[in-house]
Amino acid sequence: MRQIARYFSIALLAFALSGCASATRQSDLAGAVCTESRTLVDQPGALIVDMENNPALPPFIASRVYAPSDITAKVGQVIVFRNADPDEQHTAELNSGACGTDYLDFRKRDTLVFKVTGSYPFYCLVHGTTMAGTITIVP
Ligand SMILES: [Cu+2]
Repeated sequence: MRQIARYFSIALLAFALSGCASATRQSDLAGAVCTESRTLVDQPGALIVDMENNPALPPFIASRVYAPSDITAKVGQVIVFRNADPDEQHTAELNSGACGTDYLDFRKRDTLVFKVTGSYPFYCLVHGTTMAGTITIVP
């Protein structure tokens, strides 16, 4: 019986890990905290966040920014991430890994929607912690 329990937990772990490698960056398979969807990019009332090369900073990796980087949205409100940088791909990935956008080329968009209030630090998978921000979800 104990052997069956061990086998089951290994299978469960393998299933959880396989979620991290999904093509859409959606690692929260149940969507309990947040979900990623390209189909919501034109949703009325959406919040727009640009991913851009800040012209005020020297043209190296640290100049890639989210505008704004401190984002406040409501539960269920669509947050649209839009790549406004002609030079680089960008993503917005929760530090927790619960959800994240696809890798976005110039002018491409993707969305995140949250179901749970809280403070969610995020970063760009291409540029690491030099390109980061915080999403605050309110009721
Ligand atoms: Cu980036």
